[in-house]
Amino acid sequence: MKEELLKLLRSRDGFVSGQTICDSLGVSRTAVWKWINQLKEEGYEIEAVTRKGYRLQKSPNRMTKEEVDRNLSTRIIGRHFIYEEEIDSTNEEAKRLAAKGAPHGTVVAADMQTKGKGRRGRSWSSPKGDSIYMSFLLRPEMETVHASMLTLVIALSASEAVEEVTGLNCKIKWPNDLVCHDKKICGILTEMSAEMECIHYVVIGIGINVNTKEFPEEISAMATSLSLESGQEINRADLAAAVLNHFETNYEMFMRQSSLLPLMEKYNNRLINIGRQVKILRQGKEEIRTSQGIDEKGALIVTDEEGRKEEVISGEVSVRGLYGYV
Ligand code: BTX
Repeated sequence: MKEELLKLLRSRDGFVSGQTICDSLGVSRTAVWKWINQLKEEGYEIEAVTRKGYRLQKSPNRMTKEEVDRNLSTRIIGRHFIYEEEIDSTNEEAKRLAAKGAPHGTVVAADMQTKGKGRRGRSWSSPKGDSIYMSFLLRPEMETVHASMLTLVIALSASEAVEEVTGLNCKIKWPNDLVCHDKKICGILTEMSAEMECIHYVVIGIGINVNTKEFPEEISAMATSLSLESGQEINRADLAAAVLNHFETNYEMFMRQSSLLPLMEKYNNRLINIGRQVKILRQGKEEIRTSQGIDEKGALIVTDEEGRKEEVISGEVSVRGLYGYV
């Protein structure tokens, strides 16, 4: 009902009379008044004038379903959208929902996380009110070995979305960090529940620093936010919807062939590592190589001083002279 009321208010530039709302939604004046108050509590600025009705003046910068829906053009991804004010971790919540049978394409978003997770047991700083914390629940029909490529599909999609919404040049640090002006603005964590060859589900969590003004000291040298880099306040729901829209398009292209081939060029064009020296950490050893871009399986192709090629499949890769967070 709240969603319909918002739609109605948005459909007019001026006032919508109380009577029109009652007639359109089939509810009483008291119910309308109650819903309007609830919207105000959620941060919507609504002007109420006797004999004229209600006028929506400003929407809050939040990632609720109603706000994200405004710009969502997907068929499946994010059509089942859950928003929480506070959660331990959107990845954990997506896994709990998966266990209860939530459908493919479910998206869980939160305004803050109390136990935001990074990779390999690290944590993700997730303060309230200014960023995007969001997890996708996917039930792809593919071999388990291909699932890690989904992380790259999300990285590409988020990079395209950031560029579309903010105009910032947003690069990818293989396999899945996003970087703006050489600092980290986004991290991605992929988790999977599988058995032998069969995937039960994949949960991909993405954290984007959107309007963060300050970071904890230990990450302040390497982290940045979109608003710090662009000098403007970014609408989180617009950005979240853009991530979902780009992801659905890229996901469908990827799934048709279970290969990154159709996305490889786009991905490599955004890859910050390309042509640069990278430090590869493997089994406690450091090796310096030059990065050439990804192949259709998502591996990073690197060359040594003699030009010999090799594939890096996993493990951590840091870009020399960029930042030292690995
Ligand atoms: P990662 O292991 O690559 O990055 C974690 C490291 O990044 C930390 O150890 C810290 O140094 C740094 N860091 C922590 N918080 C931030 C931040 N806000 N901005 C920049 N750098 C930071 C990356 O792991 C995966 C992160 C995924 C986060 C999403 S949020 C939604 C979902 N739910 C959840 O619990 N995790 C994912």
